[in-house]
Amino acid sequence: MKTIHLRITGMTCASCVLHIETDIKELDGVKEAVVNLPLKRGEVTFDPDKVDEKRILETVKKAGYKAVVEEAERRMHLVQRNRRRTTQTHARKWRAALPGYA
Ligand code: 9UX
Repeated sequence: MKTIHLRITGMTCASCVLHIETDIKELDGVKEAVVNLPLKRGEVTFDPDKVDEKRILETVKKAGYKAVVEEAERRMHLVQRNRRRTTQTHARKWRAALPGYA
């Protein structure tokens, strides 16, 4: 069994949660699916021999919502933070190189 965490967007009411949970649980190999509306998160436990992350994400998308596996999103944030840091460093260097400018 494997558990993945999803970030889901587009849910606006409690029935959305139910839609997603029900659709995911209909997949063969899914043991449990729990979706939390205010946290915009979901947790899915499944048998990796029978079903995979891709199928689960497709199912959420087909139901009309957007979903990403949490790890992937976290990685993206790290990339963005890195980029921001690089920009700040550049700005600092420019300011140091141009006395009187800032
Ligand atoms: Mo609620 Mo969700 O009325 O797709 S079921 S908005």
